[in-house]
Amino acid sequence: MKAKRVAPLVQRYKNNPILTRDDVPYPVGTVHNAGVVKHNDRYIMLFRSHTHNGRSIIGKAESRDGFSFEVHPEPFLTPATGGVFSEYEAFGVEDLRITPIEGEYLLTYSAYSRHGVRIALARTRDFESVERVSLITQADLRNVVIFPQKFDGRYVRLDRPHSEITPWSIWISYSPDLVHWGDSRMVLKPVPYHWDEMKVGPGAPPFRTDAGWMHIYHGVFQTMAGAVYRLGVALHDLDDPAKILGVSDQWILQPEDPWEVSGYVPNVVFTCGAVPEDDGTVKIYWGGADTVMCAGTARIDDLVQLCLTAPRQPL
Ligand code: BMA
Repeated sequence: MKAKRVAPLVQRYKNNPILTRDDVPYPVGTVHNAGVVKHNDRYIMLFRSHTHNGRSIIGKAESRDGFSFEVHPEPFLTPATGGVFSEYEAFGVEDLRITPIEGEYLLTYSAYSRHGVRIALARTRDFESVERVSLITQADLRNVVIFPQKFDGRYVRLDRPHSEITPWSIWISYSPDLVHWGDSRMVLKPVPYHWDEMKVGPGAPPFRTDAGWMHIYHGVFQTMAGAVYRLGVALHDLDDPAKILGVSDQWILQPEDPWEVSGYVPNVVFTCGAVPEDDGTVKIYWGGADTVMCAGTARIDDLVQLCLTAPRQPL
């Protein structure tokens, strides 16, 4: 008798990949690692592309159904040409996340330069004009995701500093004004000989569920053939996001489709955005092999249950 196949937690969209460089009306080598949000009745996707000099820019695409996207004729964000940002964005802008909060959208992205990588914060209300606010980290800190709500009057973010002493882990920090951040502490660490043994990092900005804040993050395992990037889930307390209620022992998504297994960087699924829907599902968006954009759907309750019923230690 043939074994019954267990339904995957994340149902891949049938027409993946949903966006490739062939859909972009200006010359790029890749389309990946996009932040996505629902704005009015449209899905807005801000995606990363390598240009033909190897440095990255951010493009914009729009969709009515969250799967079929049309790319705007011009890039959305390219390295700044004046002021302090230009010095720190000279090598490109990457991996943008979008947080809806208090009627506007906060954009956090990696800024690369000869000084290293740091995170810049910008804001928009309409995805037409963008205002750069501040460079909010020093070098060697990436993957900043801001919660879509303030806690006791403060903004809260998850991020991932680099370290030589301990595997790269997820930290939490607080800010009264989005510019000055502190009270930092570590909340989630890799587990030895586990799918996320090498490093973990924030993925999509957390979204609210009845049971807690759902955070989809990435974890990396080093194999003889290179690193494998997968996605996992952690549930943070609704009132105190520094408290993790449960983090799933198992991954929710790993590279399997041909465009995830091979491409510019093989064996990578990497998320910067997820959109919760009113019907209890969440659309998850991920870059496949740093080359194309993919999408899938999961039941939010399944992800919550995975965190609560089959957890591992956060630290
Ligand atoms: C990480 C980042 C991501 C990328 C991933 C896999 O370190 O650079 O932008 O998707 O590696 O290459």
